[in-house]
Amino acid sequence: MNKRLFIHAVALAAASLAASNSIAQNNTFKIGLILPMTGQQASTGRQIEAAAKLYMAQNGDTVAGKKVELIVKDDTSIPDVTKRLAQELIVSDKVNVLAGFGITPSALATAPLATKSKTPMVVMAAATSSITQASPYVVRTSFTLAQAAVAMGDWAPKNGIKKVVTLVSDYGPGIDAEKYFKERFVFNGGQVSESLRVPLRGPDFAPFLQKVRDIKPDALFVFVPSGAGAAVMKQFLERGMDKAGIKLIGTGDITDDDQLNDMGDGALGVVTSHHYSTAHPSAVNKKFVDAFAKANPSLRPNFMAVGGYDGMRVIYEALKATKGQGGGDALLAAMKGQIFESPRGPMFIDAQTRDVVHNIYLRKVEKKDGQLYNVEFDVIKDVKDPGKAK
Ligand code: VNL
Repeated sequence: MNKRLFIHAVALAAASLAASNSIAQNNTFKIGLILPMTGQQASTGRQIEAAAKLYMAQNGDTVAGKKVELIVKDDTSIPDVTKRLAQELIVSDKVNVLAGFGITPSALATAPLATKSKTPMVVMAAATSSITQASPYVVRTSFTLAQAAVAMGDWAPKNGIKKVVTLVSDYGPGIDAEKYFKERFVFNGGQVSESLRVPLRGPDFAPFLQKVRDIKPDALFVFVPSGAGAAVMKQFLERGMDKAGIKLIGTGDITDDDQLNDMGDGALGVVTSHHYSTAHPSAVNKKFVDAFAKANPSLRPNFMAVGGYDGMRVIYEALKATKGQGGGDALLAAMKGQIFESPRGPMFIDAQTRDVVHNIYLRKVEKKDGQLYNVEFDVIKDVKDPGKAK
């Protein structure tokens, strides 16, 4: 081949490669799912990945003529890593949607990139109120700590709990939980004697619990992120706090369905407020739990799984509504206002705030068929995030 012909051939090959790439590009719809698959928050990643895959298995991977591709990335729950992965997914993979976000700092680190690239960012786990305000491209399908904590601030004083110590992980969701619980509890006549904060990474609960024992409140209100509840429960029981007459209360993160069965009978009777229980008595949830358990025999779906499952639904429905032709802004618009029945119960995405509106349930740990469950006994309907700037 002479040189000219060779250059010509190379140019042709490059052009046809580019064309086939762009066809592949046009026929695929890419979801960049960034999750903590290893490290301290790995259970959250495992739950959301399993739920997202279940949603796709149930609903197919071709939507509005597009082949849906899920690209899972492990951010190890380090925000700098989340941000770098998001950047790569946007620039190199040209994802249509970003999703996941196990912890608040990861979501906050990514929000400016979503804004800049006009990429919808579906937050499936992180739950600090302010996240939806960090970018107009954020849509949330998890929950907010403010939603759950306010419900406990109403329930506790009506149920003989007058004096409380709060113990929270010292970052966004913990600070929201502490603030919104306390505000409502004090408004209702309760007294918070002490507000303790433990580090997010590698916390040692022992000295804090010792302090609580000495103060001897009616109850200890706890928020720790999903996956950390069992350690708190273990030390709470080992120190005989329950026998000393101190009740354990909190948002449902503490009696996480992922770990609850391993917490033992000491967890029986613990009351929490949350948006999802594996035991939620509805046909939609039963179907979800059964299918999830079948696909993942060693896992029980928790609230993280539901945030992931519903997040996939919001993405699929936006893709359908835009007939596979929508860019970031059109997809975002189609996500706003979606209303549907989730395994958690009825929910919708508030079109103004892009945040989830759903029921918050009061639940008590009970044993059924030899397993521990959060059994719902009361409900506050259609709860909006109380944590939005007024
Ligand atoms: C967050 C909130 C994370 C609640 C959680 O588990 C949780 C967060 C990982 O916003 O960081 O249960």
